[in-house]
Amino acid sequence: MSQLITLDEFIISKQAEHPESTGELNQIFAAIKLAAKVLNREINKAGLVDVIGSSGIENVQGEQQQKLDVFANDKVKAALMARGHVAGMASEEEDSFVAFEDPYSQSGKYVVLTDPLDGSSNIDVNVSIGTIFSVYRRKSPLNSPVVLEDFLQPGNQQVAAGYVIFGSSTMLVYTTGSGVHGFTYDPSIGVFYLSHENIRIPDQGQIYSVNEGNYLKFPQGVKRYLKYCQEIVPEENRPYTSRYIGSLVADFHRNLLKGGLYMYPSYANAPNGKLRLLYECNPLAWMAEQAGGKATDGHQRILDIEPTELHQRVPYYIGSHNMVEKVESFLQEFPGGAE
Ligand code: AHM
Ligand code: MG
Repeated sequence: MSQLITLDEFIISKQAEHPESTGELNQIFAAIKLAAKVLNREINKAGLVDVIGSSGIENVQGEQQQKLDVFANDKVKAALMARGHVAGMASEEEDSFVAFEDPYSQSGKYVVLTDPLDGSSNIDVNVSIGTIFSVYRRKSPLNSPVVLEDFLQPGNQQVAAGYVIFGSSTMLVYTTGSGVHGFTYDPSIGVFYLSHENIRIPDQGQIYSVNEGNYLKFPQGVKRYLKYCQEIVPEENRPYTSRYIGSLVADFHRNLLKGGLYMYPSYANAPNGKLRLLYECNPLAWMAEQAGGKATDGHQRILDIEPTELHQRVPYYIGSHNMVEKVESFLQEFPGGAE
């Protein structure tokens, strides 16, 4: 086997290609890596200690927070605060953004947006979950508290994005705009090793991922597209295969490696779907594009959407390039909403 490369070594080697880089992003990765290790430890013993189940608290979006949601949020926040370079954070689990108060953090150039534990309904049943992160340069002046404007930036302004997936193994996958790279965690020594360099998503896949229980509430274009996926056309490898874990990170990760399309469309009563633009959609959209795929709200590029609020939701179609284009063509041809 060829020599193993650690995440740190890989980042340093990439940095050497960009001598102008100050290494601050490396510190942010160090913080995320630390949070990932702590979460990995807790998630792995979830059945043994009192971390599963609801915390009894609702988040600002009216969803029940799981104990591990709250734990993950605290760990990510603490790790980011401790390293400096990050002046504030916004999280799916916080009502508003958090401005770090100490002068060292306030001198930081960056803000981080995160879904600290995505797929939380899967925690109690031992199914893959993940942590999603997204890094931006702040807009406000250095050495002052961050402001809302620092967080309401379109996804095309991201400087780093990625996720940690806690699955059959734990992986950290990220982009800084030079491809998408994946690292697998070796828990026996606490190190992430490069396992998936420069991931490319196939232009065409055979997997579609959607909560089909919502079928009757979907827009006409999505209904027609789903019937298209199910048609028997062997020369086009249809019918496609349906795979839906219900953890965005896990569904995205599988489709990234194998090719496929993940959808969370608008539906009756939820014109913007369920997923959050800033914490979930933007980071994965940039990763999809960096891997050769595509991400849209059915009509426009996710990364070009100007956010107007922190917890904004957006319909989401992400994955293999040709599959996203196909579903968009159905949405255009059959523009009606749910009946
Ligand atoms: P969460 O961030 O509260 O866990 O919600 C997001 C999750 C995604 O991971 C997943 O794809 C989707 O919600 C599943 O929703 P549904 O149960 O409606 O299919
Ligand atoms: Mg989520």
